[in-house]
This record gives sequence, structure tokens and C-alpha cells, in this order.
Amino acid sequence: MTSSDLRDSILHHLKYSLGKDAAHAVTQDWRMALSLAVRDRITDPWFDATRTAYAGQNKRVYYLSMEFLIGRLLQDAIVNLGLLETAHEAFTDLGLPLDTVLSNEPDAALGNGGLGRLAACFIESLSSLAVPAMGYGIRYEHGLFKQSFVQGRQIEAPEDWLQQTHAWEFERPESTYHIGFGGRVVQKDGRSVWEPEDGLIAQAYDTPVIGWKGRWANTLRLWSAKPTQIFDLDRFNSGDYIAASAPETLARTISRVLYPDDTTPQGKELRLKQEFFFTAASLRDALRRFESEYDDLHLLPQKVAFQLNDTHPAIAGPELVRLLHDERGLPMDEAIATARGCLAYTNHTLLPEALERWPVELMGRLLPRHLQIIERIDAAHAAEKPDRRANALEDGEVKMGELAFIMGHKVNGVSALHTDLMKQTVFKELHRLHPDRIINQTNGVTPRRWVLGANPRLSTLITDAIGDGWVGDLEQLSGLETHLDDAGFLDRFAAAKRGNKTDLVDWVQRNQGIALDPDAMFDVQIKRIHEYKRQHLNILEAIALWQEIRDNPNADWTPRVKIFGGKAAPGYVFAKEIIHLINDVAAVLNADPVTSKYLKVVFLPNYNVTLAERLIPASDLSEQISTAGKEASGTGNMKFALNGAPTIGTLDGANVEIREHVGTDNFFLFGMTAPEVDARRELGDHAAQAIAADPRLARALDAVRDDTFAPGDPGRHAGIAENLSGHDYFVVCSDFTDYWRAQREVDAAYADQGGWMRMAALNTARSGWFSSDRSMRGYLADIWRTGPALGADGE
Ligand code: GLS
Repeated sequence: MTSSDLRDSILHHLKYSLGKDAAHAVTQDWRMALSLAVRDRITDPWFDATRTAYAGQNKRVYYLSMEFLIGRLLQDAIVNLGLLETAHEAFTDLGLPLDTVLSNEPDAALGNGGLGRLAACFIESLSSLAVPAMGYGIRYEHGLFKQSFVQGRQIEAPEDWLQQTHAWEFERPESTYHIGFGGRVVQKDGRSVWEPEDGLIAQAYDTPVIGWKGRWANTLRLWSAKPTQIFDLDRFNSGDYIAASAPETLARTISRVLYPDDTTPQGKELRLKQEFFFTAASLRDALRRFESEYDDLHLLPQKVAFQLNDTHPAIAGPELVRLLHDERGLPMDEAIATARGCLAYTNHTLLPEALERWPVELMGRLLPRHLQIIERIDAAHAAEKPDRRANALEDGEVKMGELAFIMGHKVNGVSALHTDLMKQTVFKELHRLHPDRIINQTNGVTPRRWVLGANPRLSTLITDAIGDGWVGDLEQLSGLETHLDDAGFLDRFAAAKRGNKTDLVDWVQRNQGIALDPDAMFDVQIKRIHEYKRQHLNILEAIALWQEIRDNPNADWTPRVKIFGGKAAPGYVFAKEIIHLINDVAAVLNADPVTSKYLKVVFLPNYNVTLAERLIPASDLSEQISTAGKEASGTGNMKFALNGAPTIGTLDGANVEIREHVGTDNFFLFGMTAPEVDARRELGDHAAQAIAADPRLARALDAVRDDTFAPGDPGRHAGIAENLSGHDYFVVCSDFTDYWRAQREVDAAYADQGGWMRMAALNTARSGWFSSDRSMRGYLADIWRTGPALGADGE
């Protein structure tokens, strides 16, 4: 496609799809017109992919996830279609910078963090690998809340991504399923039949996801809840307009909002309803597709794979059994075995508070037939493996992790360490019973979005050095190593980083009014705010450093900017206090005439995928400082390493594997290991001991406790100081001293810019393994047992 073809297509859509005259079009119109023009280019490969999958009778992969954190889609599609240059030229002709058009797109935040972003990377990789697959989720009307700060405190406002027309989706009014709730189970002709009392309609909205080079496109199918009856005409006619629309209001509630936390099970009926709603619709949709091709249900495991992204869709086990047994007449044991042949479960966290459990009473009330089936599943499992400690039903609760484990033929963790800990802790008993079921599949990220799209400067440099094969085969980045002794290459690497930092400096100045020095080290921690992720460890170190610089302002300090981004769940009070503290510390440090040239703190509001794309390429140092044993994997850590930012981190999650790949000399390790953390906690007074041993830590904590950062309001941050010097479950104090040491090593390393750039470039060269293409190949080989529908040559 030439730029004039693209320009014509844009102008055509502007006029005929949007009804706008170019003379009066605003940026949003141009963005919509471009999106529609690009979408046209996706439609043919999308149809071809569907036809190829049908013709080849390929197995299909269905990825069931409560969250798809897709962010903006336009640039991604343009990049994957190879149209970036063409689009730039087309908009040069039209007299508008392409970047202005691209940045008009709302950021679709249909997820909380890593778990949802992983699902988005996986769908893109499955398209890039030409694997017939579909993502199934919920079309939330409101994604993750918008965050702002008022006097340093987090304020939440509803997010409204659908206020503007969503350019990418196709509404499918014909693809609907009736989803029931409640009611009772009756016996009919010797069979159990569920007669739900309430119900609503799940309606599909399809978004095509185009893979690299436009060879293949899969579908992200999101379900929206609609009422079975739009409104109650009798009530309307009698003048009760509010009651008349009650059915619609109730139904829409199911797909209205994303729960703003993925690491706590919300003990809410609505949450369980959301889970059943999208899972049931997805299973029925997949079965309908299967039955249009085959008439033997025993073929199901050969033709269909359902991957459960965490326990949120774990009700898929009993629902699939119900569909096969109650509705299609397969004997119960066969139904269970067939369902298990299709299902696999990914665990994403060991945090005990995150393991979903539903009261039996609630399950019985909302899904009475499913509760009966869960009892049967447990009974069948107990007969096979007589052990009472490994049931899904226990102590008046349905344990969704156990249910997903028992109903999955494979269960995977998301990093090597996390998988080992799964075997030793949460699933110890089930692992003993099924020693081959748990496997590891370390997470990955898509290089198309996270390097090629987000970091054009680095991408150009890489392609100049080793050709462009790396985009579809990221391990080719290792070819960069031979260039590292070439001073010219390292200079260009440094120039790319510097360019990205300068862009960020300009953006921060425009948006936050804060002046930053691009020569300072950009030290970045961006992720959800959580005690286990330890943003408070980072800010304590900033306080201690500030105190030390004040004591000794003429020493040779390495200038640093600590950049934070992330949202706290609205109900997570302590996390919100951490945000408040960071903002208060930033206000004091940034205004300090003595120290601010060496140390600044910036907390950028409303962290999202788009902001991550801006920040990661401009980062020098990646903060991955969770309490060992708590971060299942992390995926931000991989994005930083790929973009040439070495890690300061603990031996946690995928940090362990990143360190192995980039080399121990190119990773700033600190802190206790997971077993050391457990042992340390056994000492009741571990925090007091750590504070007594490190005067720097004691002094920093004093500043948190007194009014240093809360002028006129002493005690504002005392809660944090008390927590840390008391219980300190996440062993912030006990890791502080070693963190401080590692940070000073970072300072020294950064001061040697030549050495630093070499280390940064080595991180890029050695991180190719962390592609989500590699993760997907692992799932294909070990779990789904299928492969691409096209060969590498496209045939
Ligand atoms: C998470 C983990 O906390 C992350 O460590 C992990 O990288 C991610 C994807 O596997 O899953 N689990 C979770 O509930 N939210 C996450 O982000």
C-alpha cells in the first residue's frame, strides 16, 4: 500500500463512514478515519485465518481471561502491518503529525496490571505465530479507574473508554447466549436439569488482533451483558419509568466495571456472576463452533484447548461438565474426563488472600447445579486419589484453585521460582497426588509493542546492526553482542537512550511542570502499588539518600531521578498511604535547593499501558524489589531489560531468570531469598533488629514519623513508620541495608557512562528469551499440543 492509497482510504472513511468534511475534521475524526482504513487492511487476513483454520481442521486455543489490558491498538496494528512509514507520509500530506493522531486514541484499560497485560501479549503472539486462537473476556463499560492526585492523595474517577466510538470492534448482535442464574435443579427423565430463575444475554463484540507482518489475525471476543427484556412495558405505561428500566440496569451491571484489584478475591456476588457470565458464554460459543465441524464429543480434547487465566474462569470445569453431561448426555465420568482433556490452568499468584474461595451457600444459590457437579468432581477425584485434604469443597467453601487444579490436565506457574513454590506451598498436596501436572511456563512480552513500537530509536539501531529478523525471532538479539566492542555502536545506543530521555523530560515538563535533567539516572518503579512490591522500600532509600546528600552536599553524588507510577486499589488504605508519602517526599526533595540537583522524585499520575510505553524506553534503572517469594513473575522487569535498563532486584519471580540470562555482573542483586525471608519472619523483632543495626534506616524512619514530609501535620505518615518498625511483614527494614549497598553500586556503575552503556546494551542483547512468542511456543508444546496453521513461509 502506498501513502497515497492510505491517504485516499482515510479521506474515504472520513467522508463516508464518519460523515465529516476534511475542512471541519478534528483530531478524533482523523484518528477514527485512520483506524478504519487500517482495520480494512486487517479484515482480509482475519477472514483468511478463519477459513484456513476451518479448512485445516486445526485445534483451536481459547484463552479465557477476566482481563485484557490491551491499551491503544492503532499503532500496534500499523506496526504489525508494516505501515508505519506509509502512515507518516500520508499524514504529512494531510498536514497533521501522525503522533498527534495516534495519541488521540483512548487507552483501553480492561485489566489491572501484569495478569491482564500478559493476556494481551499472548493474544498478539498467537496471531504472530499464526496459531488459531481466540481471547475471551468481558467488555467492561468502565475499565480501571483514572487516577489523579489532590494534595498528594490518590483520587479515583471512573474511566470512560467507550465514550468515543471504539474503532476496532465489530458488534455481533447475532452472537448471543442466554446465561442463567439461581433457580433449582429438577429431575427429568432420570436426568438433572438446571432451571435458572434469572437470566441475561451475553452479546459478543469482536476485535481482530493482527500478528506480525499481517500474516494472521485472531479474534478477541468480549462479552457484554444485555437484559432479556429491554424494559417492562406495563410499568412504563403505568408511569413508573425508573422501575420500568430496572431489568436493563441490573443486566448491564454485570459488564459495567472491572474490579480494581487482581490480587484479592472480592467477596462479592457480582464478581462470581461476572466470572460465570463470561465463562459460560465462551464455552457455549466454542462448543457451537466445534459442533459445526464435528459430531463426536470425544474429539473435543483433540480440537479444543481452554486456558484458564488464573482461577477467575475456574467455573469452566463444572460448566463444561454440565454442558457435556446434562445437556448432551455424555456419562458423568466421561464428561469429567473430556472436560479435563480440554482445560488447563495458569496460576498467577501465591498470595493467600488472592486465592478465590466462594461460600458454598453463595455457590448453591447462584449456581445450584454447579455445586452438585463440584461435589461429583470431588467424589470422582477422591475415588481416584483417596485423600481428603485435596478437595475443591472444604470448610463450607468452594476453593477455586483446587477446582481448577483438579479439572485441568496441566497447571502452570509463570516463572521457575514461582512454579517451585507452587509445588511446595499452595498445591503441595495436589502436587504429591499428581506429580506431572504442574509445569512451568515463564512469562514473556511481545517485542512488537514493547520494543519495535515503543522504542523506534533502539529498534532502528538493532535493525541496522543485525537486520530485522529479531522482531519475529527475538533471540536473534544475541547477535548484538559482537557489536558491543564497537565504540560507534555503543555511542549510538547511548544516543538512542538519551533521545528517549529527552522526549520524556519534555513531556514531564509539559504535563507536570517539573524540570528534569536528562543526564541524571532515571530510576523507575512502575507497577500496581502493593506492600509486597515495596514502593515504600524505594522511598525510604530516597529519604536516606537525601539526608546523606544534605550532610555532605559537596561529595561526588550521581544525579538521580526516582520515577514512580502506579495505582492503588481504592480500598487498599495502606497502599494509598504509600502514594501519599511518596508525593509528600517528592514535594520536599524537589524544592530543596541544596539536594535537588542530585535527587528528585516524581510520581506520574494515572499510570497505564501508554505511559509504560513512554517511560520504559527512557529508563536507566529498573526497580524490581518485591519481597522474595511474593512476585509470581513480573513482566515489566522483562520490558526494561529489553529496552536497555539493568535491574536492581531481589531473587524473586522472573528476576531470577533475567539475572541468569543477562549475567550476574549486569544485574544489581540485593536482599534475602525466599527461604531467608521465611526464616527472618520467625524472629519476632526482625524490624527492630534491622533498625538498631542501621542508623541510616533509623533516621529515615524518624523523618517519616515526624513532620519532615508533613509540615504542620505531624503524624500524617506515622502509620507507615509504625508498620515498618513493628510487624513489617514484607521485611522492608531487614532488606534495607543491602538495598542501600546495591544502590551505591548502581551509582558507581552509572558514573562510568561507557561501562554503563555496555551493561545496558548487554541487557538488550541477552533478553531475547523473554518474548511472549517463546512463552506461547512453550504452552503449545507442553499444554495445548498444537502448533501454527501456517508455515514460516506463510503456506
Ligand atoms: C500477577 C503477578 O502478580 C505478576 O507477578 C505476574 O507477572 C502476572 C502475570 O503472570 O500475574 N498475578 C496477579 O494476580 N496479578 C499479576 O499481575
